Amino acid sequence: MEFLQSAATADQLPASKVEIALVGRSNVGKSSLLNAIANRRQLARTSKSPGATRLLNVFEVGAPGSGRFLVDLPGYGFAKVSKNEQRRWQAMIEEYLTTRETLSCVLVLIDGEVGPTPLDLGTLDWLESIGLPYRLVATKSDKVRPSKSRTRRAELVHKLGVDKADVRWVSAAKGTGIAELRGDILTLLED
Ligand SMILES: Nc1nc2c(ncn2[C@@H]2O[C@H](COP(=O)(O)OP(=O)(O)OP(=O)(O)O)[C@@H](O)[C@H]2O)c(=O)[nH]1
Ligand SMILES: [Mg+2]
Repeated sequence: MEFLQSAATADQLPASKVEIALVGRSNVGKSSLLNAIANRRQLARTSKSPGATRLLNVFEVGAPGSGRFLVDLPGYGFAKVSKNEQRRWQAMIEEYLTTRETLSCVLVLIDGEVGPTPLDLGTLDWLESIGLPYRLVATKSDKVRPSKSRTRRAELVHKLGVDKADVRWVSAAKGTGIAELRGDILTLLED
């Protein structure tokens, strides 16, 4: 996987055959997950403080020219960014998600330690309303103590109103679930 381009608007993006995007609140671990999937340390910029990703960042999966993209997006719900900038990011993300014709599916990341926030649930409702297919990924599984893991997983699927099997648990830090998710992504990018 290689970095291809950043863009501030969807119409500046290069043409793709098929693509998948990473969606989720700021700091949930989107860019870290992209790096883990690529098995590269800082292919996408990550940071302790929210707001590390500020543009639509396009990565090409497989051979150069494959036209199969993985897109890293800015996060939502980052209170420390000015209201104006939040609105601008929101508009950029929404424009991208509603107009990108080759976007076949998004991965919605939920913090496995924190669980789904009202903003996460609102995002899922919105994705359903525009008919964009999504897959659920719970991040930072290493932060959940093994003794709490069962309860936490049950709580998460309950709050999301989905089946247990519909959520992939991953840890970018420890590599847990990464091979499986990479497989999912490659399959999604085949159609
Ligand atoms: N323990 C643990 N920390 C993680 C994991 N994934 C990401 N983090 C940490 O979470 C913080 C945010 O990670 P990013 O990947 O930058 O998050 P992001 O969703 O891209 O954030 P924005 O670009 O601001 O939207 C960083 O400090 C990461 O090191 C994980 O699997 N385990
Ligand atoms: Mg990021």
